[in-house]
Amino acid sequence: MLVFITGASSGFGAAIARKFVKENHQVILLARRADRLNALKQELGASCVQILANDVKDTDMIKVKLGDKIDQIDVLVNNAGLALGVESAELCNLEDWEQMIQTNILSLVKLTHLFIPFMVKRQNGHIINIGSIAGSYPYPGGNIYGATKAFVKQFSLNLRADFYNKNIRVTNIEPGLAMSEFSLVRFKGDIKKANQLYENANALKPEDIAESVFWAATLPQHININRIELMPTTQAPAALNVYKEEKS
Ligand code: NDP
Ligand code: 8X3
Repeated sequence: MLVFITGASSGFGAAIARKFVKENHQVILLARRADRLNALKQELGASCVQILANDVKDTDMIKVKLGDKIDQIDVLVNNAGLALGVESAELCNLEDWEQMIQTNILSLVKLTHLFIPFMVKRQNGHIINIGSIAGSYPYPGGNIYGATKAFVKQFSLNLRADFYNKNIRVTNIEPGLAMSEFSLVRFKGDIKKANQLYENANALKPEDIAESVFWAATLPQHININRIELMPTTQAPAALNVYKEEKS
């Protein structure tokens, strides 16, 4: 299979690339950091057929750079994404909200829209989106990030509704707490806060997510996995909070 993976310069994306190559598949990798992609390409060898050092928002450039390969991609892994901040909504800055919407929703939609006609023509393809438990369970500070992942979940399910008779599979993978650069980005470079979050939590590893993606992608063609929700054993859906005012 030829697998196109966005957000492949770290975390889940890099682990997904390693997993597919280990199992003798070919990958095309996209992210903004060229140095990271080059290092990964060196590691993966010829099975990494192309790297695209691009912003995922630039769908036009991605289309140009992929050229004829657009027509040959069997699996699209929409993994590039981010959260910015954990503040309550009234304290959030609008640029952060826009960046999450642009990256997690709009770019994912535009890239998917680019690949759909080719997959439909071939009556073959698998779109694997990386959602999050934040798309199902609200938590304080999850405001826009969680809402972007709720979009990704419903978009995935609605695509399936359109593709059930076209042999195109769609899967939404919804991980919980997982160790990656995600929290460093979310806390805007505050490594202490990021480390604190993972400390003693026995969080999921990027390789765990890669296993789920690979499993869904390599099942027999007649099986579509709609959603996979996975959490570390140390995490569970939170209880509903009740705020009680202190009496003076
Ligand atoms: P990382 O921060 O380690 O990886 C994010 C990847 O996305 C990087 O490769 C980054 O590459 C890429 N990326 C971000 N913005 C852009 C952009 N504008 N253009 C191109 N690439 C971009 O985090 P994870 O591996 O954890 O995150 C991967 C996905 O998993 C995200 O969608 C995230 O929301 C989701 N997720 C993460 C969880 C977690 O706890 N870690 C849990 C559930 C879901 P570069 O900066 O080089 O462009
Ligand atoms: C990342 C998982 O719980 O931090 O999507 O939102 S969580």
